[in-house]
Amino acid sequence: MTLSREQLEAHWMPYTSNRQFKDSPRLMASAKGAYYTDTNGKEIFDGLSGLWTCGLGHGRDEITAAVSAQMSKLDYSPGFQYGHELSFELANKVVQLTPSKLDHVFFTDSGSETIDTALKMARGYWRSKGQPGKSKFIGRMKGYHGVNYGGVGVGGIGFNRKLFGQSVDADHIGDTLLEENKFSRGMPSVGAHLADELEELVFLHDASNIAAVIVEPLSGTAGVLPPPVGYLNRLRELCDKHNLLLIFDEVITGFGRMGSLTGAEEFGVTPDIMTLAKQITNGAVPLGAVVVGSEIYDAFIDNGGPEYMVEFPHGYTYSAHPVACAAGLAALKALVDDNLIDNVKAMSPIFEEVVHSLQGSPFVTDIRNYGLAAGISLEHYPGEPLRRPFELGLKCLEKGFYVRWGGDTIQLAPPFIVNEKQIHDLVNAVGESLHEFK
Ligand code: PXG
Ligand code: PLP
Repeated sequence: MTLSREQLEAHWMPYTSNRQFKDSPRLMASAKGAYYTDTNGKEIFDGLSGLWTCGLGHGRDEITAAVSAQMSKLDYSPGFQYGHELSFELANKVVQLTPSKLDHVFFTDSGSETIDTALKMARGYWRSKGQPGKSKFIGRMKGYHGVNYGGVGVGGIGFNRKLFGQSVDADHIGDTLLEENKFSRGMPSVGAHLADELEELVFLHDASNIAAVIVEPLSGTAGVLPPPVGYLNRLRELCDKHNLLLIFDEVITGFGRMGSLTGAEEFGVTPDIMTLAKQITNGAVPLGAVVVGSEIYDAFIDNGGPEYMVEFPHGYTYSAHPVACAAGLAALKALVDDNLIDNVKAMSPIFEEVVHSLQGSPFVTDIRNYGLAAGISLEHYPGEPLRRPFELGLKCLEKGFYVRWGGDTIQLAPPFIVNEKQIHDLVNAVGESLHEFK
């Protein structure tokens, strides 16, 4: 099937330069393992695991089988006031794989819904404790927390906010990029002190007005910003000191990419609320999850009123969709059974070494990495910060490599099944493309 330009107009594509795309479409036709095949029959290496979703590789037979069987058995079940067994099984699995003290799981259908759910939980928690004034959120500059109104409000990427006006009441601490940390490998050694900006905002707004602090343990969308050594510990200390909830948005860092089950585990800091999505089903079916401790869950349950009353007036038509739960159970089983996190750990030092070999290539101004994630910052065209990454992405595609461009960076996040040769080939494609710029 060849789509006419007119047919392409009907779909208003998400986070896409629609005019450019529709002039020269990039259409995937199939995928297996670490490769896509496009509609021209060209094989393309998946250098971002879909959109940070498909760490196990594409076309996993066990996920396909679980999803197909579930479709035939129970395609939909009302999520409000009725249930099905798989959601409880999956919730227990998620509890088992996330840090202890995070014991209750609320299902959503995406990262964005997960964030908005977590923010509502945080405010509701404080109201149930008789402290309704605690409603402001503290996010971080360059943070990405999805595109729903709450997530945009706490997010710190101006481009995502400026068209839409004010949403939730939020302030932001600074990002963790420091000049002296350029080309750091893994966690930058300097920067724990940046967490102290939280104390300044507490001084400004007062803790009695603040519900929660939300950060990605490692900022993904902003171009892979690993936390400086000691930074997350310091945020945790300050949240404890000032009685603020700490939310880790682990939509990208959850389930393997950092070389551990979660960023919390990898960086040794446990939040009060964790948000998960993407890798939970290996991207095969939309699903997100908010994980909280008993303190928060019980606050709602204990204040629920008569037993027939709903304790948390929140939920989506597709929350805990049976097909999504089937995909989640199969994906998490494969992640564990195939020891894929061990492969992330084994490949990470090689990935680090090879990615950092791009230092000194034309237009490369910084490189950051952790686990199987790397961000490469590029020198701007005068007044056009977004153009070079876009052009670089297209050059890589010509060579058969899909990489993500966003802001003034290129992001790489190969699947957990990646091997050494594929890492070299991916980074070589980026290097060669950089040299093609005049
Ligand atoms: N929080 C974080 C930390 C994310 O990375 C979301 C929330 C929102 O999830 P949904 O499922 O609503 O998209 C995300 C999503 C990229 C890229 O290239 C990143 C995301 C999505 C698409 C592309 O960095 N992150
Ligand atoms: N809008 C209308 C009119 C609805 O009836 C519903 C759900 O019943 C929604 C929005 C929310 O949809 P979802 O539950 O899929 O988020």
